[in-house]
Amino acid sequence: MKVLVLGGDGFCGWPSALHLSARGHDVVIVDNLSRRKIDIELEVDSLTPIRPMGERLEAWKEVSGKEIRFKDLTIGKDYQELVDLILEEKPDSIIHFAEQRAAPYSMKSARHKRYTVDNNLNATNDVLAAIVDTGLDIHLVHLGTMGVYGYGTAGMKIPEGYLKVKVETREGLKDQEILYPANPGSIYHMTKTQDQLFFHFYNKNDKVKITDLHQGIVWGTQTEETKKDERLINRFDYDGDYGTVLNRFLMQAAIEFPMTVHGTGGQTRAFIHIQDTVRCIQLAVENPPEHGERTRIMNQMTETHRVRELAEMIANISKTEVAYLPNPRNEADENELHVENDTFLSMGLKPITLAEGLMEEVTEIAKKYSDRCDRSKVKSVSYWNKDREAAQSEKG
Ligand code: NAD
Ligand code: USQ
Repeated sequence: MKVLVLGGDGFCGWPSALHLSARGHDVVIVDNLSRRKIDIELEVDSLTPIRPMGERLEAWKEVSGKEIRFKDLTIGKDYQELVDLILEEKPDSIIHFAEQRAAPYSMKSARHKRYTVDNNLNATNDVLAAIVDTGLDIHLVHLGTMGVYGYGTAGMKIPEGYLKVKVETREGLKDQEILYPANPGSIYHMTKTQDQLFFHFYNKNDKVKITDLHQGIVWGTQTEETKKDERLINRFDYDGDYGTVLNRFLMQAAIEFPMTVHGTGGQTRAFIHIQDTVRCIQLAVENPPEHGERTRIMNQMTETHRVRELAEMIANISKTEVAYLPNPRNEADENELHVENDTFLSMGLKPITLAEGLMEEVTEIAKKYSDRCDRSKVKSVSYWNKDREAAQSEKG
């Protein structure tokens, strides 16, 4: 298949592009390198030494004999260039990773809120409008988030996108299926809930084939392909804005920095290893919905954990302390989370679990590159509101 990977220079996009290329798909990466520019803005860098795009692609050609092409475009702005690219390449699928994905970054200031909304909503609408504009039968695979559901469900298992409800009618109670009610916890997560409405509309109105993957927090760094050569290494974010919780704790353990648990650490979240992410992307691309099928939503996660349990687990192996900090975010201190993820399992996904000792591999990476870590960038410095910022400064 021919596949356009929008956001293919990022943490999930790069290993996905390599994985698809390794399996014989013809891949074109589209990215405006905005994530690398945000690193400059935040004065941080990936813990792993990621190489410039040209060098990454050259290395992949050397290692695999396969060619991946690259186009520098801003999705959501360079509309005509996107249409021209789609008409030229005629892809079977477009995978859409090209959004600003950090919740703390999206909450830093009014400017960051506005950028996240502008970037993410225009990107999603432009891709959909361009697919319709070109008249081609293209399957859009989007990376969404578990965060669209909110995280507390009173013991119920979160379904894959749609909720069965009973409604009162004149003829009595009737069954209906609705999009699961959106309950975002940050401006970033809110853009993902809005994306869902774009999908619903374009699918209903234009019959665009769409798979929306509601992904949990990704951990790990390397995949089968990125391990093949150091020049292919994946990025590893550890800073307070972009670093996600498990990778942050593993890196903190590697540099003996007390693990930064927010609040009581009773937050339960869904997780998936990066190797499973790329496998799920492959399964989604290779199994498009039927023409006329409603937007297919799958929960892309493999296990759930409480934040404090993760910290305690790592403390036991590493002897690093756990620091319970005032929570900069406005979120429930404690929640239960049960999730349906049957679709990917039925397609053959064999999940990698934390228990398999893979954490060691990540710790090794974190140790190997620990001299690249800037300790001043580890703390979370983005607050959900002024009260939370004031509480933090009172604590010193
Ligand atoms: P990332 O920031 O590492 O990668 C996103 C890539 O998209 C970057 O290379 C960036 O330069 C590019 N990009 C952003 N806006 C663009 C635009 N308008 N035009 C062109 N390129 C643009 O993020 P990631 O961790 O790889 O996440 C990818 C997707 O997966 C996101 O949509 C995110 O919401 C979703 N997701 C990520 C996680 C996670 O834990 N990392 C979990 C669930 C869902
Ligand atoms: N947390 C800590 N300490 C830290 C960092 C985070 O306790 O040092 C806590 C947070 O307060 C939160 C939880 O850990 O309760 C998860 O935070 P996170 O930064 O790992 O994840 P999140 O902000 O939810 O975002 C990440 C990705 C995002 C994706 C989302 C999937 O950045 O792109 O959409 O995970 S999900 O969480 O399932 O919505």
